[in-house]
Amino acid sequence: MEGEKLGAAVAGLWAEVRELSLGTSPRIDVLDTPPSPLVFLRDYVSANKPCLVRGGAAHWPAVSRSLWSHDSYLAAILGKDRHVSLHLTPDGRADALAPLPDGDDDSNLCFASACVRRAPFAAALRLIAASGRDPTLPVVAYAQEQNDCFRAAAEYGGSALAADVEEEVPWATAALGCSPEAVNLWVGSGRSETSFHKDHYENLYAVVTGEKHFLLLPPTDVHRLYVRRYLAARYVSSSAAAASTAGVEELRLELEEPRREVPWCSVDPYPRTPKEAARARDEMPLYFQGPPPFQCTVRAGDILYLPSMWFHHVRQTPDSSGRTIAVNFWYDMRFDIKYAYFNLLQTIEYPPPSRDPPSGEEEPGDGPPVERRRNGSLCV
Ligand SMILES: O=C(O)CCC(=O)C(=O)O
Repeated sequence: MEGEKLGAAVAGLWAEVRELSLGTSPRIDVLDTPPSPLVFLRDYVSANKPCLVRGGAAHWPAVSRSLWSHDSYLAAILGKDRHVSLHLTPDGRADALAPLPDGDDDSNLCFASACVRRAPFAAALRLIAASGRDPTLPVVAYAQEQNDCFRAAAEYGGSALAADVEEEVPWATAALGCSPEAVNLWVGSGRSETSFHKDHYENLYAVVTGEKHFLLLPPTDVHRLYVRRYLAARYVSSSAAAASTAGVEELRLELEEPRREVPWCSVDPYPRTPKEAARARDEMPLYFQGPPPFQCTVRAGDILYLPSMWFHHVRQTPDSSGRTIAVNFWYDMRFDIKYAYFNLLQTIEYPPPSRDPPSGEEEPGDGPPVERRRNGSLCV
């Protein structure tokens, strides 16, 4: 199909999905009480449509008694010997695009992963809050290991923290017919940000303290995120002395060796400078000029249903302790006909590659978008 016809067909798909199912406003359905398993399955999971359940986790002791807003409580319950994984970045953006190390042009980007350190839990809590409050600190700390960390013995598992929340989301477990495959804890600050990506899980995301701000796009909008291949890089500590403990250390970005490429969404919905904003609008018109993403703020005690394969971008507002804490439940998704259609859709190259690639270089082209797996590794 030639470019113009293809463009009209793809934009028609975005519109039709909204008119038939998702709605044309940027709001998602808000439910004031938890849905029955039947309603959840029929109206949301089968329709691959998000919803927010206000107060869905309000009865958890962690929420109703504000237990997790207190450092002394958290530190006491986890014990002083507990070490956890902490993800360190200079700017709060892990698994996100960053200028190539030693590049002379900010527009040449790579895919940057965090420097991961083990730290005593009490120190991790302090560093997360401090790095959120003080923008002059050279690191932002985010506890966000996605390896079933809430239940894993090497992270938070086996502690009395489990008694403060439910083991699973009962109406979701009944609807989906299985227990969660992974339960993760997220402890971040106002400077932590998660870039656009998608996951192969049905996600029930509960906020315990603070607020999370989600931007959501359905899988049918895949072309609007300009998935491109980027060289993989990782933040490492500049100081050998700080290498064994999590502390306030300078980080530098290093390309991974051997080199490898990661397909990742190019869109940053909140460009930092007017120059970046102008460039983004110019280079990614399908995102910036298309239908607005669905927006949703998840407050303490709320549960967001984030359907499998939906692209999401997340920012956060901390509570008075300087932190946002969330627990999410990843349930296995069904690899059904919707998944097969999506795979077909993302093989369609749109917008078509420009006719005049820079001399000697190949056009990067779309790759299948990356999602994160249970062990936190990236897979295509
Ligand atoms: O809370 C965050 O920062 C990101 C959450 C997320 O990406 C997920 O639950 O899949």
